[in-house]
Amino acid sequence: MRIKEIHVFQKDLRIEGPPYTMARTELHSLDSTLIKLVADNGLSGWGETCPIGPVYQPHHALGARAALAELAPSLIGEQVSLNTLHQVMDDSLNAHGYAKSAIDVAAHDLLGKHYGVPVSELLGGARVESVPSYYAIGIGTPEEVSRTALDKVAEGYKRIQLKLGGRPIAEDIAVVRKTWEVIGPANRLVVDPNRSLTASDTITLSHQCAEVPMTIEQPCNTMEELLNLRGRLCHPVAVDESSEGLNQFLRAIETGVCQGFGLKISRMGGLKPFSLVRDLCALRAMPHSCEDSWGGDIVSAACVHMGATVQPKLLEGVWLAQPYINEHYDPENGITIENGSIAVPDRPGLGVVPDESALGSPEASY
Ligand code: 0XW
Ligand code: MG
Repeated sequence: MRIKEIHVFQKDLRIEGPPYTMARTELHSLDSTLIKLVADNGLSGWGETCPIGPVYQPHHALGARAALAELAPSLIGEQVSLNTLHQVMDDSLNAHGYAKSAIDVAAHDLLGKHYGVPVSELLGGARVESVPSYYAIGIGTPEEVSRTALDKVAEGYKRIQLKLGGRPIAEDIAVVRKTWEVIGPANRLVVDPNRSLTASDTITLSHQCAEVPMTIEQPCNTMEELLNLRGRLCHPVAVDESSEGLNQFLRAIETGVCQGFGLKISRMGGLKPFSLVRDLCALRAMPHSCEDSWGGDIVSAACVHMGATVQPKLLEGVWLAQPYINEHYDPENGITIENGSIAVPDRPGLGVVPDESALGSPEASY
């Protein structure tokens, strides 16, 4: 089976309700890129990449489509083999894993359809029929955030992430304490300042919330700042944004800078490299999430298929953008969260097929 055509679509994902807020960013809509690989046997596979705005990481929507314009011509005519496609991509363009990820996911979708198996089967096999999600609550007052946390726990989420940062640390501490007072001890809490805190403020946050059993995710901007926190906190640390690719992930493992990860499929370059990261986390008993920056049903399906193959005791949840955008590319089999969990599709490939009529014409075709 060889790649015959590649079509690139642009899709705005409007955020329903209030903006999605993090320390450095307030989002009202996200710019997603979907790709369709058409094989010479008539089958099609879908991929997607959707940076969460231009500042969360060194990724942005226009960059993804520019990278795909660089990659696509070299992929036409190639075998749909994951080793071949990743080699051709790496020989055509350095880095840009977040764009390569869309091709990788589409190839998994194609291969699953070709062999009649769900993508989770290609990734080693699903261990479960459903995976737990978690809910991320944006920057807010102690009353607002704790009320939302209570609502989400009532919906069935067992793990809540609080966005912090971009304000005096005392305000963050008040939010953490109030939220834990409301949802603890039966639930789990992660605080995520998205790189915005100083090491000093992180130490203050941890010591003044010592009684709260939480994980602190990516408090500071760089790996060097995180290394400066070793032995100084009362809480485990998870690395998210700093695991920019496999080498930074390995550096985090080898330096002992963290006790877990927030891991995104596109940041690792796709499902194939993410499988390696999953297995290395298992080797070192490192809990991790299985998610992506943002995206619709295609990104969601990729995250759920991968999440189903993670050892359940190590899976910190599959986060989806779905609750914040409330639309589906696939009107019949869109990926949804029910009672805090997500059913793993058992249909061939990703198990979702976008309604192309809702996507408009491709931005580019190769
Ligand atoms: C909560 N997320 C998974 C969603 C946004 O992409 C940010 C990310 C995080 O943990 O930073
Ligand atoms: Mg994070």
